[in-house]
Amino acid sequence: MAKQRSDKPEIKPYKGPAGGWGSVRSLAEILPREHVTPDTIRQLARQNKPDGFMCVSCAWAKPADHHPAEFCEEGAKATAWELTTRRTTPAFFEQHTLSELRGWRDYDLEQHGRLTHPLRYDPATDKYVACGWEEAFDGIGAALRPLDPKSVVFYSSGRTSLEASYMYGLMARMFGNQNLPDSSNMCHESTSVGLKAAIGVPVGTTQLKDFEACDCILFFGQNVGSNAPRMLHDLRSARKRGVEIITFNPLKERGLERFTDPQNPVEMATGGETQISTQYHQVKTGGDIAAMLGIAKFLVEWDDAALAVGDPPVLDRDFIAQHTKDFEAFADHARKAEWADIVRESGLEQSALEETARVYAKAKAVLAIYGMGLTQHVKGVENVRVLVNLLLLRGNIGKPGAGPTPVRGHSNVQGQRTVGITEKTELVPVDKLKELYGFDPPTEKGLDTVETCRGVIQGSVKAVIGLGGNFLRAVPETEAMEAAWPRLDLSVQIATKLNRNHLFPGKVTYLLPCLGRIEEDVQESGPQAVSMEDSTSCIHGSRGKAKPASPHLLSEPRIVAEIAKRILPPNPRIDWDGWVADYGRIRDAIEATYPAIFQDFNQRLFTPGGFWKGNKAAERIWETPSKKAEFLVPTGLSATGFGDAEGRFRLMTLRSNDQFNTTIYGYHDRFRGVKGTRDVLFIHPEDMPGAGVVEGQIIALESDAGDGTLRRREGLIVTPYDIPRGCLGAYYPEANVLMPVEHHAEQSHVPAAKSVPVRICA
Ligand SMILES: Nc1nc2c(c(=O)[nH]1)N[C@H]1C(S)=C(S)[C@@H](COP(=O)(O)OP(=O)(O)OC[C@H]3O[C@@H](n4cnc5c(=O)[nH]c(N)nc54)[C@H](O)[C@@H]3O)O[C@H]1N2
Ligand SMILES: Nc1nc2c(c(=O)[nH]1)N[C@H]1C(S)=C(S)[C@@H](COP(=O)(O)OP(=O)(O)OC[C@H]3O[C@@H](n4cnc5c(=O)[nH]c(N)nc54)[C@H](O)[C@@H]3O)O[C@H]1N2
Ligand SMILES: [Mo]
Repeated sequence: MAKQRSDKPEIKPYKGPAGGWGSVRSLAEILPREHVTPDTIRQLARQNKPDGFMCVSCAWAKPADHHPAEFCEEGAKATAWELTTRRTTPAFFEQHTLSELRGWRDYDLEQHGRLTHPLRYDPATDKYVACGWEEAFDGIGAALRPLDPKSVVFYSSGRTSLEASYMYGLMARMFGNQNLPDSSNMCHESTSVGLKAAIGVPVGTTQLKDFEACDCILFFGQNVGSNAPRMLHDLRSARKRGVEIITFNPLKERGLERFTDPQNPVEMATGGETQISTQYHQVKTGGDIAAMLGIAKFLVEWDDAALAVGDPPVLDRDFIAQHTKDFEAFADHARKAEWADIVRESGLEQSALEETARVYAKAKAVLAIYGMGLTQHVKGVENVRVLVNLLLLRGNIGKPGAGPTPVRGHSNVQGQRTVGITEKTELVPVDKLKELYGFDPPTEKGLDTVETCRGVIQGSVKAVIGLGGNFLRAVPETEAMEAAWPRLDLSVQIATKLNRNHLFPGKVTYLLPCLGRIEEDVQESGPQAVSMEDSTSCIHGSRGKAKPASPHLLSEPRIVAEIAKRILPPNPRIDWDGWVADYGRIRDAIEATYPAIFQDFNQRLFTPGGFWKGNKAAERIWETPSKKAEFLVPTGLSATGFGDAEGRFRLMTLRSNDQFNTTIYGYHDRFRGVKGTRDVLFIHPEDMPGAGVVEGQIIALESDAGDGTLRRREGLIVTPYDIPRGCLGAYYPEANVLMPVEHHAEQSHVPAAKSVPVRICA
């Protein structure tokens, strides 16, 4: 039987700040729920500190001079989730078929606890059965060897360490492909493509110290209170210094409004709180290009006027002349843009954009922070490019306190790209790999996430290995993907907890349980450390010390090595076993492959605050074809990629404050006032009559992609909400069933999860 909801849905506005007692109370609920031991509480104190472990939740930077407790509510949830005393053992699988488990909620699957044994799927009984590790590795090898390497995909999710990622990418290339999609393909790939083209680096240019040097922050489409709460400390200090924080977000996200520091006894006792945003603009979803162009239009026209009368320029003319290309084309585009169009497409008044432009024009150093609200659109890359345009206009890249600051998702998603998890040849040191390991790395572009989905649906992908993550649940087109998955010859998932992807077996299927990052990892040479790169390009060591969830778990590097040994011919230049025996040797190999970034890697592993990998754009060296920072003229004003039509809404798929991606911690989205359910449809009250619905009504959504495929999500509760007209909100991953696989960002192929065309069906 599928488990039922225990709580009754309750939806009412939340009045508290982000942080504060709400976050303490939330922890007091979580820790007992996971049945954690006193050791978990001890582990929390080691989080994000030098020689501690790096949080398994978000990728936000970890300061060198840390607080006594360098974790947040979300980090504590993630730690408790991994260190839970609950277990999902072979006895559990004896009792439940996969058909039955497919009726369970994501929450109940993972809440059952950590996986303890390697498992093989038995089609005769429709159950997982315990198997030995040797049997699993031999079975995987036997299934993979006969396959055309081009038909095999090696997915990974951004939590995996630099060490395991490096080995995984190398294994794939030696096997003969670079089919290495990762969660980044669904996330900040629009950044990697957009920033690379504009300023020559695929990552943000800023570091934590820039928060101390800026006097203005532009904040687009990132929900800091839920998804990177530790940044609230940096924002709070910035506000205390008088920094202006200007937010563009369709929703009034609580963390962007006000914050009480749970680690500040005075604030907690007095109910003191810091206002975070000094301006808050509820832009329409997909309306950011229009909004940013409006701001640019003011700046350019003020500059024209200043020049005409001989006043000092508003734009940084010297920077533009020395460092940029195509300024005039963009400036002209801004001059010609019509206010009526800008106002309609952004959903914002001209006066609101003027207010922002006034602050921006005076600011000396501006950070532009952003997240999925910009990247997950058909025009996600253009969103990023126009934001860069705005920065370039006043020289806000490559000086203290200024620059693009994308907020990455998974704790090592940026680092995986650094060490070879990519489908793109130009990001790989092909010659170096050849020199070090004596093979010809493939140069044909590999499959990204969208291409993998197509391949699975069409049948050209025959095997998928998942190093972490929940691919099937995270990707679009849920129904067609779930229907196609069983046609795979091989499905291997390396995981810590049972998730929905594991319930869709291929012809041969293994589920392999691994150690989490917080757990002690002892190999032949003793206890091991691993490493990861944060959102600001700082690389940190991480040492797990908690007792492993089960004596049968293997580490990710060990699992990768064992698979590699089964599918690759012996190579005297790679000692997979030696690497596993001492991860320091994997780091030596990483250093040999990327000497400029990882010089003295082992010696620098535990540098407080991490060691910075460097960034050319931050030094105003532009590694673009023109050797300049490049302006882009956007192709239109809307980022949605589809037109407006009668009855068509733009659906944003959202994270609650009680989930980590597909992991559902609970049914309480505190900041949005939702309790006991995730089946919510946020809608503007004035859109309800036109859609023929009333508050509390249960409705369905259908996708309106016009491609003839019926995609439907039933059972959503109509919830009036402060959201722009024409826009809707619903939770990811349950809403993914509405997303066509072909509805993705141009160039970067990030699924356009923040503006999905849908209709409301009563
Ligand atoms: N606790 C927790 N932490 C997490 C995660 C988690 O699920 N839980 N996930 C991790 C991962 S992998 C990632 S990628 C990040 C995700 O963190 P975010 O980048 O914050 O992603 P989302 O929660 O999807 O929400 C994006 C925000 O964009 C807004 N938005 C939607 N559409 C638009 C638009 O068109 N324009 C603008 N300006 N804003 C828009 C939404 O209202 C929302 O506030 O967080 C990471 N950290
Ligand atoms: N509609 C919609 N879709 C989206 C998004 C959206 O905003 N809207 N966001 C997209 C984004 S930004 C991302 S990053 C993806 C997320 O996609 P994924 O990264 O694939 O998904 P997660 O939910 O993070 O993966 C959770 C699973 O990871 C496994 N796991 C946890 N810890 C470990 C570990 O240490 N090792 C191993 N091997 N496994 C572990 C657990 O079994 C758990 O069930 O989803 C994307 N999909
Ligand atoms: Mo992500």
